[in-house]
Amino acid sequence: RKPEERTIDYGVQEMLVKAREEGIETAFDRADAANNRCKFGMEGVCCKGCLEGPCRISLNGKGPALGVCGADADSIVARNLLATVVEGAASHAEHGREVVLTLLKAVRGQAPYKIADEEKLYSLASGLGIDTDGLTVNQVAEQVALKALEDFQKQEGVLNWLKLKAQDKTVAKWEKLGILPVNAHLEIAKAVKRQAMGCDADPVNLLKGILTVALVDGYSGLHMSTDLQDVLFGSPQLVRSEYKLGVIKREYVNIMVHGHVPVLSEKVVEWAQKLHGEALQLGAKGINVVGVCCSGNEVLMRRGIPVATNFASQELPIVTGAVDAAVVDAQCIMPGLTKVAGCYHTAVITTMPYVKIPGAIHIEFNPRAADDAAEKIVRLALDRYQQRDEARIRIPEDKIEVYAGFSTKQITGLLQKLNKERPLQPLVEAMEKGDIYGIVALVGCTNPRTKQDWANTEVAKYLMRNNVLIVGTGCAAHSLAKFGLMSPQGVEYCGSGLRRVMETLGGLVDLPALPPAWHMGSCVDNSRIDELLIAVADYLGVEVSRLPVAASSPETHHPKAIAIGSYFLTQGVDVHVGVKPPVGGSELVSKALTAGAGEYGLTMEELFGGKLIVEEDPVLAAQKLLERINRKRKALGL
Ligand code: BF8
Repeated sequence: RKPEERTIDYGVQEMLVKAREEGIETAFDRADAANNRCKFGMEGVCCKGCLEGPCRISLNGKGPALGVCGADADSIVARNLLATVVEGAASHAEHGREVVLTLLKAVRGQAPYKIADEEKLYSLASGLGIDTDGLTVNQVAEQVALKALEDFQKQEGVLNWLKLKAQDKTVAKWEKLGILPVNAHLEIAKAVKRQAMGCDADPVNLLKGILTVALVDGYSGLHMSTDLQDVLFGSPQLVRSEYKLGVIKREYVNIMVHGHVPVLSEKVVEWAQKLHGEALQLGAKGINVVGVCCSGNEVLMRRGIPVATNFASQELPIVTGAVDAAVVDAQCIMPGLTKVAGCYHTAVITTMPYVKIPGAIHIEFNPRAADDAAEKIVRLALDRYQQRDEARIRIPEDKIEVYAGFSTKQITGLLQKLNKERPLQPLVEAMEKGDIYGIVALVGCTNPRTKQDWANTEVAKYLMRNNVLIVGTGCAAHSLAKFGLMSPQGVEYCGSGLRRVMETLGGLVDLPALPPAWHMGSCVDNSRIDELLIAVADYLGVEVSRLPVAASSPETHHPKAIAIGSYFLTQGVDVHVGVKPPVGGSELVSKALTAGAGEYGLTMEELFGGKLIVEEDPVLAAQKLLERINRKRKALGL
């Protein structure tokens, strides 16, 4: 593909040309080379679960209908899907657990972090039933952290965080279905066991297993991570910053933070400020930290740090020749980074004992020694800055303004300026009038296989024209931000109703308009979207499944995104994906996910009220989402 067929981001296109001139391979080249994909893998009917195989089930009925063990296409597709969702949930649950341990160490004086949001801490403590009388702030935080840890340890009962966050009526539904999770590690282990050779072969039972793991993802992963990160680092508030490769600055020492857990990226930002004077001594104007992927989201929404790019083009900042260090923690880190960095002076620094990449420098990071590690990382960047090859530096000029930090606290605070007692009333009124026709969560990834940022922005723009408010997270939020939808100028794409509401809200914060796509954070912060939907649903006295809302992940690729999508399905929210998931080889599994209520036995819609929509064309996808929103509006009497 030509650069303009790979991405709509001009800066990335420019860097793809530079990479080609310099003989450097990127993920886009590798995606093109892998274009002849195995159709058995694409449809999910390849089983590599044991050494009897690998087995493949025939897709046209002319070959094997069963694996050597007798497993059919339904079992194999369901087992493979379970394995994918487990991968996603394990990533998020480990993220959550790492934050819990950081909090615990911090309040016990064993790690250099402090409580930043006491109000949130006390509200969590109260929700968890902790008696805070006579306790110091640190003691309350310790009790909250111990309650969180129970969700990785207890052998009976239900996740504390699920009871804390979910709507009671929905919990009752899950209980009836027998899918409530006990503890995150236990459920992950059980799921790995049940999809192993010779265990669960019943596709319906396996689908139930997927739902349990999806709940683990939602509560031990998303909600717990967001909640405790807010306690430690502060709840985001409206913040202005910039996006695109133009945020890399030639005259500065540039450090790119990439990954997910802010325990690391927060410290890198702190030490970049502390060592500012040393950068000046080297002749630089300072140290410029830029974000990539979800670490980018974390430091953007809390510190206003600019974002260079998102997943598919993560190697391209290095091609500018001006990134002195790329520091990564976990998840969505392409091993290809070190091959690209090897062509420049850039140091790729891995920090987690379980994420090492050949060619990277490993500086082990743990909460106890956070300051030491962060200082070493920034010093390494200062060192590499002196090894730059000025002749090879070319930085795209393109950059754009963005507003981020739409936490529930920020949104409610803003709405309180319109209605102090009942802040959600103006939002609900706008929904009733149709000025906000619905809300769609634009979430998930970019994928080197598809045209970067194109489907994400097309779906969003179509929906905004139809007065749908967009709330974004993850790399999809980056896509929308890069194209102006997360700035006041974004209202140009809106229908008149949505534009009016955003202009009114913008006036409350001295902006011409609020962006019509709200940046709600990283992928774990899909919890914030869930929290917002629950707040609206509770206000209306209904379940989330009845709201005119949906989720869309047009350029998805990661198992985490599949797990998040499964979680939204358990809430009864319609979920669109723009890249086909590997379930087509089983009619039972694909219909259970995508068929409407009453159309095919037991389906997601029948059980929870929302279904999976698979649609590669962004306009058709947006139309289908609108149709679903319309249906839910009617059912609500709107
Ligand atoms: O967790 S959106 S590519 S970076 S998986 Fe990864 Fe997808 Fe980006 Fe954040 Ni989420």
